[in-house]
This record gives sequence, C-alpha cells and structure tokens, in this order.
Amino acid sequence: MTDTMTEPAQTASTQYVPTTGDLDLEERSSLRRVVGLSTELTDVTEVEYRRLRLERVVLVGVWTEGTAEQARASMVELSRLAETAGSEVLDALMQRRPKADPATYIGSGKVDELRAAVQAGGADTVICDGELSPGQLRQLEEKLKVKVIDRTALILDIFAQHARSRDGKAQVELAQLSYLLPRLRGWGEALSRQVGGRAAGGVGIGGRGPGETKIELDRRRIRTRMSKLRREIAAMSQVRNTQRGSRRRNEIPSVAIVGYTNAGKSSLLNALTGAGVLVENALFATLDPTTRRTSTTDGRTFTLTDTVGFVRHLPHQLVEAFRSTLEETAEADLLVHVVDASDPLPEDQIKAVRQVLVEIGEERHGKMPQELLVVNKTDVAGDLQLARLRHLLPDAIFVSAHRGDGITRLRARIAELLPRPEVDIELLLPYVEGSLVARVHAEGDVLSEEHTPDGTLLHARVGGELATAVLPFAVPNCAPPNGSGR
Ligand SMILES: Nc1nc2c(ncn2[C@@H]2O[C@H](COP(=O)(O)OP(=O)(O)OP(=O)(O)O)[C@@H](O)[C@H]2O)c(=O)[nH]1
Ligand SMILES: [Mg+2]
Repeated sequence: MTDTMTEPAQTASTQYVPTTGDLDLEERSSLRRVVGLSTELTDVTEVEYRRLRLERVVLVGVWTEGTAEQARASMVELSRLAETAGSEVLDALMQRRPKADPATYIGSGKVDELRAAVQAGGADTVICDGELSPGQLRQLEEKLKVKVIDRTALILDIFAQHARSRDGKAQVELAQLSYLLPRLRGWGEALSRQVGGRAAGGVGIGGRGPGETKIELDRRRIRTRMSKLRREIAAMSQVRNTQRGSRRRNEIPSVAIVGYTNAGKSSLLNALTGAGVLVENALFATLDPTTRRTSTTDGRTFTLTDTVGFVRHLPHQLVEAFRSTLEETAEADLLVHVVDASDPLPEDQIKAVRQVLVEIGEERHGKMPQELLVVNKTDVAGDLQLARLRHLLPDAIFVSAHRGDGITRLRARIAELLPRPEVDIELLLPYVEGSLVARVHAEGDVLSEEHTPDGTLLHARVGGELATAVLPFAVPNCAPPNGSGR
C-alpha cells in the first residue's frame, strides 16, 4: 500500500477531510480517514467467497504515540485481522489524541462522526484498535447502535476460527472465557438494564437483583469451565512433555521457528523439510505446532517446529492460555526468528516478537535459547529495503522461502549453531552392529569414518547416552568418553 494517511479521502461518504502537517489543533480534534483500507470487491471471482462473510465493519483507532507510519501500520494490520475474521472493511478512521477517552475511547464529540460513517456504509460492527474497558464498549455500543468489539476480541475470534486440535481449541476457549469474565455485565443491553445503569461499574444501588444472581451464576459456570480447561490443557501438555522428553533423551537438538504472523514461518518449514504444512496469506493460519525431523548436511538429526505467530498487542489472555505451547518453544536449542522483508516496518515486528519471547522467558527466569534472525520474502522486498535491513541486521540470513534463495546458507548456519554432542569418542564397531553405526550418524557428529577388516572405525562426537551405549566398542588408548569439552 503506497497511499498515506494524509491523502485526501476518496470515498463519497466522507466528511472528514484530513489535513497535512503534524498535530495542529484542527487535526487533533478531527477523525482522519485511513485511506485504502476498504476491502470492497475488486474482483468478481471473490464474490462467492465474500458471500460467506457476515460483517460489514468500520475500524476506528486512537493514535496516541509513535509516528504516523506506525499508527497507519497498526490500522492496516487491524484491517487485515478483520478480513481474516471474515469481515468486509468499509471504512477506517483514526483520531490523534494524547490518550484514549476513558468513557468512549475516541473523543465523545467524535462519536457522532463515527456514527455517520457507520450509517453511511451500512456497517453492523465497529472494531476498535485496542483493548477497551467493558464500560467503553458498552457506552460506544449505546451511542453507535451497532456491535462494538476491540482488537483483543477480534484476535480471539480468529484464533477460535482457526483452532483445529483439541489442545488448540481448549487454549482458545480458555482465553475467550478469561476475556469474557470481567465483561459479562457490559454485554447485551437487556442484561445491563436488569442490573441498573451502573452495571459495568461494580456493585451499587440496583446492583443486586435477579439480574445479579443470573450473572453470578454465569460467572460461576465460566469459572468452573475455565478450571476444567486448565486441567485438560495441563494434561495434554504433559503428554507432549513426555514426547519431548524422549527426544531429549535421544539428544536430538530442537529448533523452533518463531516470528510475526504471516512472516512465512510455515513456508520456511516447508522449504527446509518439504513438510507440506498449510501456508496461507492470512493472519494466524497456524495455531497448532508442527514438528518435523530433518538433518544437517553433515548428517546430524534435529527437529524443526513451526508454531503460532505473534502480533503487536497479542492479547495477554492468549499468551496465558498458550503458555504451555509457547514455553515449549522457549525450550528449543535454537530459535529461528523469521522476519517479513516486505513489511514496511519489519523492526516493529521484530520488537513485538521479542516482547512476547521476553514475557515467556521471564517465567523461565530469563533463560532464552539463542536466536537466529532470518529475513524472508527477499523476492518481493525492494532493493532499498533489503539494503537497509542488511545494514540493520548484519547477522541475519536473507532468504526467499518461495524461491529457495538462501536456504542452503540457512541450513549451514543452523548446523553451526546447533549444540554439538559433547563426548569425543573413537569406536570400532563390528559390521553386525550396523544399527549403532546408523545411530551415531543420526545423533552424533561423525568426524571420520573408515571401513576396516574388523568393522567400522568411527571418530565421532556423541551425546552422553549414546556414548554409554557404544562404550563397549570404544577403541582403547583413546581419550575416555568423559565429556572432553565442545
Ligand atoms: N513472495 C513471497 N511470499 C512468501 C514467502 N514466504 C511466504 N510467503 C507468503 O506469505 C504468506 C504467509 O506465509 P506462511 O508461511 O503461511 O506464514 P506464517 O508465518 O506461517 O503465517 P501464520 O501461520 O499465519 O502466522 C503466504 O501467502 C505465503 O505464500 C516468500 O519467500 N516470498
Ligand atoms: Mg504458519
């Protein structure tokens, strides 16, 4: 998208003509249209697909900090999220303010303008770019007379649509319930009438009635369901722990692919392993981790895991619910952090991803695996952008998962960074022990191999457990397998 926020509005319904320049009074108090975010049909072949779409939405954001470009990027992303959730974006408006209005998110005077935009396009939903309080949502809903949701609810909705596995579904439901719990009173007009005007504010006059009892009952039900989900998630993560434990015992190093949503993580897994996992130009296409085994060019086996992507302001309910999945990521030996070179602000994406990683890492006392930055989609990024990124990220590997450029270099770099097995050993394995030879090849790092009349003579570095298994075949006079350093 090349148009900027300050371009004149193009739609006929507009009454907000944005001004140029920064923050003059008029601008501060106006709603600006974010041009180019409408997702109206441009291609008839889309008709069939769009028929399924339920909502016609207007987006609204409050720009409180950062540059105009960042504010716009956030709105562009919100529109992509809305589309991913199946909505048609009619319009996008943004207000520059020092902070969101505590009552109505955008300035209360601007709500009328927003309502006009809603009515002009026949929208049925307004999506706010942030996490709103239950009171803000309710007040806006009352004024706009259409459903109002926030970014958090939108992301939760996408996750709910995309979750496939039992584990993923349970995690999403838990996140949704924890989002819903404090908002129970704010939702549904009938409900708030029952408990009086101050419903969202807590108990007070009129706060105890039949409605209250009903809400308490609902709350209790939700809490019970949440504990059940937590138990289920814990049990499922136990199973995965066991599987992972067995990989650990076999000392197979693990690599986790992390990165912003839509950066090309799944494509990279496919490029590296031919896995054939789902690749989609949609946010949060992947929710369930996929693990594939592959090997380095020198024959060491390792696992690669593709997992859920991150996004700016990833709802903390989701981070909480996906904690077990995310923690597994944090236990990898190496993180391959994929960055989309075609994004206008890849630095912000890197920052957002690292923030989530830090959040997970804090639970683990700050111990994070080493990170290898991989800049993807070099085939579509501009030369200037690539030059800038090469300068900014001198240690990154530049690849195109689509074209295969840089993949060999990436493999080599992964091989370098993978932990090496720690025991240096020389073995003479009789030919009947072919399976042990194969294991040394798969799990260890073979330094030399020679076929002698008595068997295979191997010089290798292997993990502790394998070293014990092959100890009877250790060649005498060679250093004892006691972990002679790396
Ligand atoms: N041009 C180009 N497009 C790419 C490349 N790699 C991935 N893509 C596209 O980017 C989009 C997202 O790719 P995915 O591999 O699904 O990305 P992801 O990071 O797994 O996304 P989520 O699972 O949704 O978080 C798809 O439309 C891919 O075809 C690349 O090297 N070049
Ligand atoms: Mg994916």
